[in-house]
Amino acid sequence: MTCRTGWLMMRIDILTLFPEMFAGPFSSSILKRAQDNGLIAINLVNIRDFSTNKHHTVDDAPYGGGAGMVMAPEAIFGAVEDVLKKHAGPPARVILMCPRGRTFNQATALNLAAESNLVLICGHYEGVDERVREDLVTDEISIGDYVLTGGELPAMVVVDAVTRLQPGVLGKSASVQEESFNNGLLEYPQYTRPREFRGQAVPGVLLSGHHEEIRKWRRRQSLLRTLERRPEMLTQLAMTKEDKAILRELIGELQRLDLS
Ligand code: 4G1
Repeated sequence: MTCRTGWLMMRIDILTLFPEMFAGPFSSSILKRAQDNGLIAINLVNIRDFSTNKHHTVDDAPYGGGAGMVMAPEAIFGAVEDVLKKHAGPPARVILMCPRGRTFNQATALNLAAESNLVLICGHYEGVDERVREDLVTDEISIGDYVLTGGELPAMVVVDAVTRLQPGVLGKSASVQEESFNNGLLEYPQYTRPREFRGQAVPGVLLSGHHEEIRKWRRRQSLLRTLERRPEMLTQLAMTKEDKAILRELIGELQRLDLS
């Protein structure tokens, strides 16, 4: 769909048992503005509306026994087929939010941001009937390794990360931030006024006006933080000669620390 500002609008259908959970996050800040400006359209679908039985249940006991309940296939198939038939353009990615999925990261967000239609399915209970995965789902995505009560918060994470990548959603200055994530290092420390706060001063170099010194300091801070907290990221980094020199120095300093 093309919106009034000429951008191609991404449509996201979210299939959930708890559509009301999305009200807060989607009616605030940038996600609200993106919808108001016609840059994304979010359609919440209550899976229970597609239940095929008289008590409108959507779960059942697992075949083979065991604790808990499983989301039954009928209502999920009904809901997905209903949204797919309303789509125009290329077939939608049908994404199951699921702890077994591939871990979501910025590369996934960039990949999904290029689609015109996404369908996100939020699981509940102990999970969903395997036939949903086999016949409907194109991607399974997890936001990380911990136990949650449902796929709703993960779906919100995906929507947030994908929405801010849509053209027109962020101003120019913020899109530069993207490059800083893509450069594969953790961010350097940021300060604003006041110069001194509760006895803690802003590093002098940032007040110096020496742009080259500031750039070097920030690079060094990024490399130090990455070395300390996420050393595995450095194996993926395309290092410059300057980076290598800074890292040799940092590793030297760390080795001279007395860790006994
Ligand atoms: C086994 C976490 C189960 C959880 C192992 C990240 C977690 C969806 C996600 C669970 C969920 C681990 C996610 C677990 C999620 C059905 C209802 C599955 C909620 C459910 C580590 C419960 N990213 N979890 N099971 O949390 O949906 O997307």
